Amino acid sequence: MDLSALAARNPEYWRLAAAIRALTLDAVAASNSGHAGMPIGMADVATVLFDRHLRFDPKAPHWPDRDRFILSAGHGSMLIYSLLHLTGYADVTIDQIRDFRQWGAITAGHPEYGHVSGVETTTGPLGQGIANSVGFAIAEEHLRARFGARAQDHHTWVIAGDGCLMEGISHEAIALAGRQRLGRLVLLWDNNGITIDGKVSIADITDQLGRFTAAGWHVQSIDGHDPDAIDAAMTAAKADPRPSMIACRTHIGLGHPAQDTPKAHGALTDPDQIAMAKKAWGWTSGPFEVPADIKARWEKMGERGHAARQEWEARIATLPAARQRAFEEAFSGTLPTTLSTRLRAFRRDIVGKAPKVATRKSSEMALEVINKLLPETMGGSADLTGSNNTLTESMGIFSPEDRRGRYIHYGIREHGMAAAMNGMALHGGIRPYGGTFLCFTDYARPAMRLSALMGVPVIYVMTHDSIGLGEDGPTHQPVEHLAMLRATPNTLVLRPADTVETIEAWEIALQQTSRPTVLALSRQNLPAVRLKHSTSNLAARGAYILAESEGRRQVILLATGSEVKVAIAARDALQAEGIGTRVVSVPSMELFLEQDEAWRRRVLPGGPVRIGIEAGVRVGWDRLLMGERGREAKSGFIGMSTFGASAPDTVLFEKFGITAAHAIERAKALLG
Ligand SMILES: Cc1ncc(C[n+]2csc(CCOP(=O)(O)OP(=O)(O)O)c2C)c(N)n1
Ligand SMILES: [Mg+2]
Repeated sequence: MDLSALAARNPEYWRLAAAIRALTLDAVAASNSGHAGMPIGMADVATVLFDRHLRFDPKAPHWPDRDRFILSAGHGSMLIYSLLHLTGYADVTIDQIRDFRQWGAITAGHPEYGHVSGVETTTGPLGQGIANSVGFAIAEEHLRARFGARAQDHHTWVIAGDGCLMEGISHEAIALAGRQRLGRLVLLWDNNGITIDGKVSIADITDQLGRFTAAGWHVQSIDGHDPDAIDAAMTAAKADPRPSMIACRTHIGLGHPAQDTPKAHGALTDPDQIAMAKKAWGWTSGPFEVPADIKARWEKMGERGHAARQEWEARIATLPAARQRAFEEAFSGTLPTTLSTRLRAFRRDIVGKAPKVATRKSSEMALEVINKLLPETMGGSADLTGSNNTLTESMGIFSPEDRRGRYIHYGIREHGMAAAMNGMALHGGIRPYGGTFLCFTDYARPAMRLSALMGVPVIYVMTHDSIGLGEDGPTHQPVEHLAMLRATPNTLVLRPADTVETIEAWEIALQQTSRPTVLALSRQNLPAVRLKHSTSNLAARGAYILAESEGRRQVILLATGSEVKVAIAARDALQAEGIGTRVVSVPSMELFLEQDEAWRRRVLPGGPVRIGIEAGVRVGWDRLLMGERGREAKSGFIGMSTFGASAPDTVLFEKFGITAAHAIERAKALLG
């Protein structure tokens, strides 16, 4: 294949890009897996981006004012690994490139946050990176407004493929970015017209430029192998006040015999064809070898960023000392020392008042305290603000006119909201929380899973957490969601029973540094169950004795959230009949299972019969009910095994048998 005309456009860049292409082919061949076509096709765009536009410093990968570079098309991971290796990120050695996709290597199949220093977010599930980038850009805008351009003044660049643009989440993200006029966001579309099954046109004839324009974006279309055109488009993108999309017409697998075919998407491992491709690029070095002059030229790009970082350090040092301190605190993620004290005082105050309110309302009460003390929180809701109770006084609404606003109207975009929150948390300087109905976890779930996989402390405020929401019916009533969330590794689920537990739950959520938290909150009012003040946060133990048995302990009732009151009513009746009954409140199974054995045994001693009560499915309960060895106690469960129904909540609890009477009956049956 004769690519000399392309090479002649900018011979230096051509050689720089060839280094990406060659490393990609070598790594994919060595691992006998991976995706070669995309990095090969986008190498020219990436070269111009890194040499002329991206602010980055390989010596300080976490510098707060770096540009963020996100590879939404995560299957093209060798693109980012090549770039990081070539520019001199210390962790991405040539051995790591050789070990691409192998056990123990940081160069995982898809780029994973926390493995490689220059990887800003985990991508691979297509479309996530685009929506993360919207969160990164929101965070930058807000922090620039809060701390000034001396502290925050950077761009977010995202590379997305045809697949990213086809995924539904892209629509949510693009619309949100357009509405919010995120002018520092630039999306580079790898417009190669190919996906796995064939040409894009077999499944999609969308006018993408028209789609982005309609959402309020600035759009351009260029030859993605023309360095001058790429550079000019990036310059224009930065100058435009709208978010920018650059459609980069590229050839997947450029120069390889599989060019422009779906075969180029995947692992190109045939040695003869690899040799042909390298010849077409004019690449004569051996596998994993990069000529010293080319490596040096790539490293020079990093030096430009190094200088930019030093300028930034000098600039930020001119800020007033208090603002510098606040900036550092925001990025460190530490909580003000006053927060725990204030929340404890608030709990003490509430215990005396014993309010009968929904836990979603309790959550709002907690947030009124938290948002005043913690300027890093940015809240929001997917169009359910009045239901999720997520907006507190004087937060201000984030908008192009008010970047200091701390509340985001995400619109009816649960998935986009969750992914944007991931981006905000990953950016640093922000503690995002956002709300929707617990049932619509389903709509946010792919991004929630990534919060957990990446270990970012996003807080999900999920209200209307059971059949207790009543008349809206089974479409809105979560049944299996708690089980699914608890089954997700590294996800903390908290279902508080009253206002005191809700305040505790919020404190726990804010203390998390490496996992997301889901707060499951009721729509319906709940009586206070914690009637005595405790200086320590009891919910932090996951489960604790709420009411002790009198006389010989024969029954332990375990319940969460709105069902704790059912357990208390059952206990009162059983005690009246002389059956000693303990009530254990279980705000969080994960936290309980993390406690030492002494605590777990104290709360759940072997012997008494155990009955779990939760308006959800039983899945996940057995470890608590039957004990860790599976036969510690006779047990039963009262909950849901079907979808709910549309009726008033009191009727539903009765009809589905989630009642004290049912619990008493089961306890007696088990006691025999
Ligand atoms: C949500 C999701 N669905 C499916 C996949 C599997 N997958 C990986 S790449 C790809 C095709 C992507 O096409 P495109 O973005 O055009 O990439 P190209 O072939 O141009 O490299 C698919 C379906 C995925 N990674 N994520
Ligand atoms: Mg494609």
